[in-house]
Amino acid sequence: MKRLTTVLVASALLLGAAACSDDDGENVRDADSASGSASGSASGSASGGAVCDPFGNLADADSTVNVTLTEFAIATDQPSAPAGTIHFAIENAGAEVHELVVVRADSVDALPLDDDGVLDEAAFADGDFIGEVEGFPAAQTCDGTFDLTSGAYVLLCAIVEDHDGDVENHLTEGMALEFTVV
Ligand SMILES: [Cu+2]
Repeated sequence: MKRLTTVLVASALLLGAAACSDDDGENVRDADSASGSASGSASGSASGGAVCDPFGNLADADSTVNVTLTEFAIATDQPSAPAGTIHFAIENAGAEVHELVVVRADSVDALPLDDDGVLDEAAFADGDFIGEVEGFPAAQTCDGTFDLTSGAYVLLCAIVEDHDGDVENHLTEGMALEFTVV
C-alpha cells in the first residue's frame, strides 16, 4: 500500500513536471531544428567539398572510354577496350556525388560484399582492387587512367550514404557495370 502511494505521488510529480515544461517546449524544438539544419549543412558541405581528383597519368593513355554516372547506373560508350593504359573520361550526369572504382572481378554478382552489402575492399586478392576516382560532384567530369591487362573487370560506385538511418548504397542500387579488357 505504501509502495502504491509512492508510485502515485511520483506519477503526479512527473505529470506536474511535464506540464511545467510546456514553456520550455519551444526551446527544445528550436534546439532540434538547429541541430537538424547543422547536420544538413554539414552533409551539404561534405558534398560540396568533393572535388575531382584525377587518377593515373592521362598523358600515358592508349585509348579512351567514355563513362556516364547517374542515379543509379554506370554506362560506357563501349563494352570493352584493348589492354594497355586506358583512360576513362567520366561524366557525372546525376544529381549526387559519385565515384568510379575499377576492380578485377568476373561479374557484378562476384563482387565481395560485407554483411551490410558494402564492397569489401579487403576481400580482393592482391592487385585486383585496381584503383578509384574518388567522389566528385554532379554536372562535372573527371579522369581515371589505369593500366589494365586483359580480363574481366567491374566498374562501380561504392558510395554509401546514411541519412539518419536511411541507407543509400549506390552499388546495390545498381551502380556496377561489367567491362572487358581484351
Ligand atoms: Cu554513386
